[in-house]
Amino acid sequence: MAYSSFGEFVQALDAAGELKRVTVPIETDLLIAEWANREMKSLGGGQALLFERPIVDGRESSFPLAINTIGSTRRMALALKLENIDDLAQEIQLILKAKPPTDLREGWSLLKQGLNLLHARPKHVKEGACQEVVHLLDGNAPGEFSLRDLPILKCWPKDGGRFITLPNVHTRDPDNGARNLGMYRMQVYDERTTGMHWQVHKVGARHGKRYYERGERMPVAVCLGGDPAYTFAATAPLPDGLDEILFAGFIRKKSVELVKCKTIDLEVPADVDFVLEGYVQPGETRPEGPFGDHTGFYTPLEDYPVFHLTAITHRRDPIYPATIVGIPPMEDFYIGDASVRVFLPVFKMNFPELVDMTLPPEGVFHNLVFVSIRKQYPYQAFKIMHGLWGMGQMMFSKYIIVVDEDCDVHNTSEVLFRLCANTDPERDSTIIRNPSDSLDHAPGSQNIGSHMGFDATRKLPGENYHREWPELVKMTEEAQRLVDALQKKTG
Ligand SMILES: Cc1cc2nc3c(=O)[nH]c(=O)nc-3n(C[C@H](O)[C@H](O)[C@H](O)COP(=O)(O)O)c2cc1C
Ligand SMILES: [Mn+2]
Repeated sequence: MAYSSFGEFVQALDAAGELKRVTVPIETDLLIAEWANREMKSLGGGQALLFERPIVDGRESSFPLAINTIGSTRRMALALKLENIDDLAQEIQLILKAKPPTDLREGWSLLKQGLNLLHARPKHVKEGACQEVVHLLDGNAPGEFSLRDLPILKCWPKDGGRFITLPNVHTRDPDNGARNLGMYRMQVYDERTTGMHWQVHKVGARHGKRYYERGERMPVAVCLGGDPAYTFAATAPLPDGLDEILFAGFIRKKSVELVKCKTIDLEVPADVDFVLEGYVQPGETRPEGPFGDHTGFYTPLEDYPVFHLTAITHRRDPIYPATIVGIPPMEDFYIGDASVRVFLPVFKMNFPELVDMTLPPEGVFHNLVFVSIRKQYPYQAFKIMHGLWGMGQMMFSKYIIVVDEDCDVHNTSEVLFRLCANTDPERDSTIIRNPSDSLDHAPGSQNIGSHMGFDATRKLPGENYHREWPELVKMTEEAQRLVDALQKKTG
């Protein structure tokens, strides 16, 4: 069953031996980030950290800060209350199997119907723990409660300021009222103003554009903490229109309870730790950044919308959730990896030849994709590349390497061996044009670029290979068994 607060999840991490408590006072300016980076870089993602006494501008915050809480395969599974992330993939596969969809659009809409049937639909409640304490910010005097009271991190030395790094941003489509939940970082400008870094391809930005066109103020609610299933849902690459709240209800096997905000016309999960209520004003932008990003580089200053806070509400005993990004591997790798695993059945449904897929940490999500297929006909590797490049956020994939089904895509060394051994570069590569991730600094212009695919599968007749494909060297099973036994005997 679901977690009723972020604190309850942190306790579960503690009970599982996955939490280190840091009881000494520590600066939120770089020092927590440095500590967390060391932890994230240790074997398998290290442990979660609870900083009980974060210092902001020389003053101890009243709120503890937790970081790296989902930064390992095991903690990600604990966050979703699963033995194994693949169990969730299996549940999704069951929904899709009920009536095999014929294309991707139908697949997603079936998934949506399936989620509805599973009582994932949210409930509306009158009160929520997230509003146990209410601070109205409109017109408050200097020194009153504000963003300054939260232990918000400055992550890297050349960052433009402090950033809220795990914000679950709730918006609504002004045309049809559809909800969206996305994770978009927020730079703190002052006590009650932040940036709103939704990139052009994201749903928050699309909602915003419609409000600006209508000349209407856009209500935005930002939630911190609560059940970590919300955070996972906010980052998941769901298609536009598939409600993340519904999806969160499905993964936590419990309807999300929604409560009305105090100062804006939006609803938020009642059990989150903090809610930042406010609005984005049409046409208003401000330089955002620089920020030490998940690319491993600083993203430069760029104009983004501005978020004005009207209220901060919180639990009586909240925990502030944070992460840092930077040179991989970082915590966000495990979030992305879980997404790929969970949605693999949806990909497989559209591409029956697809066996497995992974986005290795070195590629920071979009730069590198390894995919294995059961190849049946010539140029099928190219077909799968083009399919992926046409699919939601997979459009950003800079390099796609396709291998045969007997290659383990989770073993980078094995994939590179196949790439090097099996390709004739001219014949087996293709370069296309597609939208690029806004954060990719390599293309000459932002948001567009070239992407490259490699067919590292063995070549079939008809694929411009005019010799006999050689056989991979492999030991007999009997010899393996015998040596296993001998080695066991000799210790
Ligand atoms: C830690 C973390 C930080 C992120 N920061 C941003 C960000 O600042 N801007 C952005 O557009 N996407 C960011 N993302 C990616 C989006 O959350 C992701 O693309 C999500 O699927 C967007 O949801 P949407 O399709 O509903 O817009 C971040 C992801 C993670 C895990
Ligand atoms: Mn969305």
